[in-house]
Amino acid sequence: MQQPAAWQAQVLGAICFSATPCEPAGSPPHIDVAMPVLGCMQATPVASAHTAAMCEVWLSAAELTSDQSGDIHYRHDDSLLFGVVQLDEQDVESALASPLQSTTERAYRQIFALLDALDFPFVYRFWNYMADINGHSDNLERYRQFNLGRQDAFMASKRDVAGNVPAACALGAANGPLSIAFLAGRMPALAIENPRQLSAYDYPQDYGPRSPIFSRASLIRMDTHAILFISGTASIVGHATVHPTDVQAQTRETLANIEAIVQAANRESRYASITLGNLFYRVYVRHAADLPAIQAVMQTQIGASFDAVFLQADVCRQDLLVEIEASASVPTA
Ligand code: 3EB
Repeated sequence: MQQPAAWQAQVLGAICFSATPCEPAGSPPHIDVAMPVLGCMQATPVASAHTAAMCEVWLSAAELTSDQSGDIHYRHDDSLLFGVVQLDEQDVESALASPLQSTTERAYRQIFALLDALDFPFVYRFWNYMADINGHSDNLERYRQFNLGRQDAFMASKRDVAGNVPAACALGAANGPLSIAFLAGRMPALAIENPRQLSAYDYPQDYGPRSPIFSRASLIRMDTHAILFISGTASIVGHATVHPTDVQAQTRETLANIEAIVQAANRESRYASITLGNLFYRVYVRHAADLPAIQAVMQTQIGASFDAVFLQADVCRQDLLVEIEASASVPTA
């Protein structure tokens, strides 16, 4: 928000993480997520305590249109639309569903209706953040309530609930409203799955009455480059959590999953230029004290030089201690 107006005019949207979100309203569209920044790594580790906030910012070189529709704020150019919704759970009433479930369904229904109306039918990536993700009410974990509302909205909006679905993440923030950001376009993306993992939309009911709807990654081919979004990835093999009490083993397993997704993406893309070393990582750490142990494993497996931001967050299964998502942009020429 301190950047010059000319720069802000080219911002499609942003996702901002800090311990104490200040929530400046309005444009560019953005969500403020209550997650303390634990540190970041580039070729050499840089500041931790001094880094108050980290933002993912999407820029466009084209002319942008901004607007608001219902609870959604969005901006788009001719090919990409970035939108955000932040909804307080108590603002959505339903006799049939928990507040989080009904709030989730309302947010997703609005998103799909807007994208249909504006003719940006293909969602590439959803970012989902909610407070108390591992909390329970009505005998159901809140993440599972979220999954109920999300799947109901996908079905009500006539969206695929398997196969060709967006990449995503779903994490627990310290507080704040249900916050969803999304990036959509007019060209289909390619959904990529991980042969080491059961597709999340096929998870058995042990993980909740409705499966999470997301792909392991999405690959978007554009004129000059392709973007790969690797969804939040954890220490899950098949559908089961492995190494439930060992954060370093979880980190190794998570990177093995990411490696498998990267291999699948390179097979699909024909550019074959994505490596663990040229991804941008966001690492969600359940216990801040685990940060050095996680960073050590990443340096061993990726190499000394990589880009990563580390945030303190709750992960959507109680036994998961770390979750890693990543993205890459590779030339298509
Ligand atoms: C997993 O693999 C870990 O519900 O949107 C990762 C990415 C996870 C996205 C979501 C959940 C989601 O199941 C959790």
